[in-house]
Amino acid sequence: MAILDILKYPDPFLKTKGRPVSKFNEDIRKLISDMIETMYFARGIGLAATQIGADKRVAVLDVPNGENYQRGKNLITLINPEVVYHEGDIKYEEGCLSIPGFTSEIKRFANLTLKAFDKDGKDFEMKAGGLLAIAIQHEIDHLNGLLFIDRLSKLKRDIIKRKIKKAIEKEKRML
Ligand code: GNR
Ligand code: NI
Repeated sequence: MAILDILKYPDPFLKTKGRPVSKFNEDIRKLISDMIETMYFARGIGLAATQIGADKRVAVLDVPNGENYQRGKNLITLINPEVVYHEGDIKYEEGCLSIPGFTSEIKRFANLTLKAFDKDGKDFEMKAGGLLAIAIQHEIDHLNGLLFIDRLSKLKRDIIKRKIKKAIEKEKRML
């Protein structure tokens, strides 16, 4: 197991579209376990392979549902995920481990049906709503090279990009 570095915006690798996984081997299992460890270390509810510099369509999530959060209880690994059905809209204030310190309200589908493969290469289907549905769409966006700021209007995106740039410059001056 290893904790990996999470790439931060504006790292150009975050624009990379992940390639579908075709071999479910030891390398993929190692990638998944490192991603899970990194997600927990960073206190995220999800992590996409793109964020740790791997161009593979792999995401891990552990989204709390309700009160009693137990690490690992809702842990899921999604390989080559595809949304096969969606309905409704939901707005939520999203954050991202690759854009620390910033959030924006983003509109997503409220409910999803998803097809994916698990770490053993077995295909499965699942339904998701609420924060899980939001986080899944956020991770699939990463696998397609998109960040939540790419879903904002140009005006809002330009404003937040400028704020992020300022924050990065300030951080550099502090060193
Ligand atoms: O930890 C995370 N929280 C979060 C909150 C609202 C919407 C999406 C997310 S995902 C984020 C972790 C992350 O950046 N995954 O890519
Ligand atoms: Ni993210």
